[in-house]
Amino acid sequence: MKGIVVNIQKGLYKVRPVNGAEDISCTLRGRLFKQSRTTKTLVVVGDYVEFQPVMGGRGVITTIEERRSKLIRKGAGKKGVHLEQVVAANIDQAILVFAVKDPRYNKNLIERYTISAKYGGIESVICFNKIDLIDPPEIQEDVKEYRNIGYTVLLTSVVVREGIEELKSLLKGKNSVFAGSSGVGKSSLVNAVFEEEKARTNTVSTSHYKGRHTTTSSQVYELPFGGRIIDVPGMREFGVIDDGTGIRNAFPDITELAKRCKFRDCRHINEPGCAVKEAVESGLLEERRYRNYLKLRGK
Ligand SMILES: Nc1nc2c(ncn2[C@@H]2O[C@H](COP(=O)(O)OP(=O)(O)OP(=O)(O)O)[C@@H](O)[C@H]2O)c(=O)[nH]1
Ligand SMILES: [Mg+2]
Ligand SMILES: [Zn+2]
Repeated sequence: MKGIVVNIQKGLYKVRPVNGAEDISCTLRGRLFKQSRTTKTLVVVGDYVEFQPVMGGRGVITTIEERRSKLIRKGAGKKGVHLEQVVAANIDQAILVFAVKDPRYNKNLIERYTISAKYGGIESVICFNKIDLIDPPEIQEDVKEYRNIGYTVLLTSVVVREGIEELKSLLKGKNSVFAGSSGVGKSSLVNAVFEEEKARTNTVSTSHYKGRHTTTSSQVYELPFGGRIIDVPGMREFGVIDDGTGIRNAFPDITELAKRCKFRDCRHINEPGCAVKEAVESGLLEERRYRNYLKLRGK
């Protein structure tokens, strides 16, 4: 039988059969189980798997299908060793959730997410949540900047229910992952979309949100209007994994400018006739973005 992994907890994989039957708790077959001890994210939420029913109403996963797309990050492992981690598989778009306040977004982080998404074959939507906490003009410039680059930018508030209908129309018929730091409101947005408490959120006042990790395991939710959402736990660290395709595609503005550099192999550092540097000097390209580009390219 075939199914999709909808939740993973304590070595148990909850699989939703594609034929519409009830979710079934599965373990991994011997060979896969062995592999899973060395490959941390051998099976992730969103993976399509083959499984066989066994005694006690459980199942055993026998094969994992190749992933069509994936969100990957580099996280800190034990003793500072960096681990490549697949966050979710088979997704069309990442709804990258950032809070405009508590905790305030960081533009370098937005860029890291968009690169990794692109590298994994996923489109990004930038969602600025908690807009009830600020005056909208405060973030107008950043919103304009990302829209000019070509991203869909959403402004949402769960509290005053703003931007939720727009979010719903973006989610319709697609597989989306809600990614972002802990406390930005991913699970709250899931609940707002469903208009019911599907996911547990941190309802305590936000002054102690930091490191609070309310969602502890990824969960798939089927949308009543087609498509599904994967709500994932907040990520403390989001390091980029890329072979160059992610950065080229996530910085289309710089890729476009680079076509006008004097030298075809221009590194945009100190070469004469560099259109990228000129754009920074004339204020067309934000200096911070340019520096982050160089930094991420160097990885
Ligand atoms: N003011 C305001 N608060 C919000 C909004 N959305 C979420 N919050 C609050 O932000 C806090 C964190 O929300 P969660 O939905 O649990 O955040 P999360 O991103 O799922 O966090 P993790 O599960 O830890 O990754 C809660 O106290 C929410 O009530 C919003 O639009 N405006
Ligand atoms: Mg959550
Ligand atoms: Zn150049």
